[in-house]
Amino acid sequence: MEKGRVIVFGGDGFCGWPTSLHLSQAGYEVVIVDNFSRRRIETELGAQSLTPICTMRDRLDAWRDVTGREIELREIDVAKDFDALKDLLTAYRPIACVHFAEQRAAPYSMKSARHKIYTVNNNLNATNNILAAVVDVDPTIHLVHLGTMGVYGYGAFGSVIPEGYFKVKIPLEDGSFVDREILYPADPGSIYHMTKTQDALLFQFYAKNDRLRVTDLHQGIVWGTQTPETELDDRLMNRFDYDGDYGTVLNRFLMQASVGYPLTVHGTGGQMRAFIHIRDTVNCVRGAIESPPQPGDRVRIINQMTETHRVRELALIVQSLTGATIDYISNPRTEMEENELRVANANFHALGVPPTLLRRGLLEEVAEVAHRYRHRCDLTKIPCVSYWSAERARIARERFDRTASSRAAAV
Ligand code: NAD
Ligand code: USQ
Repeated sequence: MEKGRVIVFGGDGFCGWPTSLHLSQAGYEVVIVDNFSRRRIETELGAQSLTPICTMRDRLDAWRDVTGREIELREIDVAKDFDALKDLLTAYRPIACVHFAEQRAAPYSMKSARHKIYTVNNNLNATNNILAAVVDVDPTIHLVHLGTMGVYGYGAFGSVIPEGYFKVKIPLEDGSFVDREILYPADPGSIYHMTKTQDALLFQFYAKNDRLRVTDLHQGIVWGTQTPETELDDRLMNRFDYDGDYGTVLNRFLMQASVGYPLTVHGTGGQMRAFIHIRDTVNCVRGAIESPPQPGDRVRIINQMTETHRVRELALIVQSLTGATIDYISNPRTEMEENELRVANANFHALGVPPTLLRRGLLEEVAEVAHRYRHRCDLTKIPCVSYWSAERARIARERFDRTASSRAAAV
């Protein structure tokens, strides 16, 4: 039985593609919207997905062959073409929209002034255009957005990070206090993360002014690659980013191990981050669609993460699994070298998604995918060469020069 129509913005991406398949399999009528900017960025960077991914047409044909289900496709730049976006919502009248359509790599957003400007323009206009179109067409459409744990910073206050809202006592002039819940103070670590903190303000405004129903999923770092649906046929394979801009830490370590490249731990590796497996991402998005907030509710915020890990601990786990060597390299980013991270995720658990925790079998599954396609890896694309500042670049260069001269002296 069809459950209703859902539009997935950014449905060609790493999270959007498996989510679209999962929703289609669950009985939703899915429409994918994408402008294929991620595929163009692959060309710009000269770094392809480690896994071979089909064209969207072939992906959709494969899905029909395997399941008999249709997913529709519309190519629209949602950051630039408001009219097409509004016409689409008018024509399809979805019950929900899922918004993945943003430039999501922190290193890419910090590469140059041009990349900063692109990321801000793309992400903020995409979000505002979708919200404004929903207001014009049908304010009851539920918007589910993929945000990030990085809006909070990573535990700078030492307290547990709540799901979006923070209890404060505001002092009044007469010495009394008023209790309020406000958005947790934003503390972004890159231009990309900064756009997500701005998205949160847009959601807050539209929920208040237009009574829009918005769920913001503050997601941790996604690891893994395949889901039960993408595994049905090789043509449905999900992307696997491994390059210095788009590859995320745990998938990168597993891929590096498979090609014999020393694991690239930034700094001391004391950075603690939140993680979630791609299988839980797709379940969580479906759970969010199926339990929408009501008109007039504040933005519902869910910390979409299952566990936290320190970067160097992940490197040690991958080392014990594969025998890889570890390289502690100069950190290209401006970030806390050591932090503690404790995160509340009761709203996530309330969705009823059984958490997929890091375990040997699943790590091996990713390592196997990496091993199978290791011949597609371009080793020159592994290093992170996007520096957060000129100072970071200088330190990395000096360290590289020192290492090179000590190697030369040893020879
Ligand atoms: P991705 O780059 O693989 O996918 C994003 C998709 O959106 C791409 O297919 C791209 O072509 C499309 N897109 C971008 N701008 C668009 C525009 N203006 N119009 C139409 N389509 C556009 O990224 P992903 O890893 O799938 O991430 C999806 C979302 O989830 C992002 O918003 C990201 O911030 C969030 N997220 C991702 C992770 C992660 O680890 N991958 C973690 C937390 C949050
Ligand atoms: N890191 C390494 N070595 C590497 C790559 C990364 O030590 O080879 C370190 C980074 O310095 C950082 C941590 O690992 O401290 C995480 O980096 P990452 O690239 O895995 O993740 P990040 O840049 O935070 O971004 C990813 C997604 C982004 C999402 C975010 C969720 O690309 O879309 O929003 O994870 S979160 O981290 O919770 O903010």
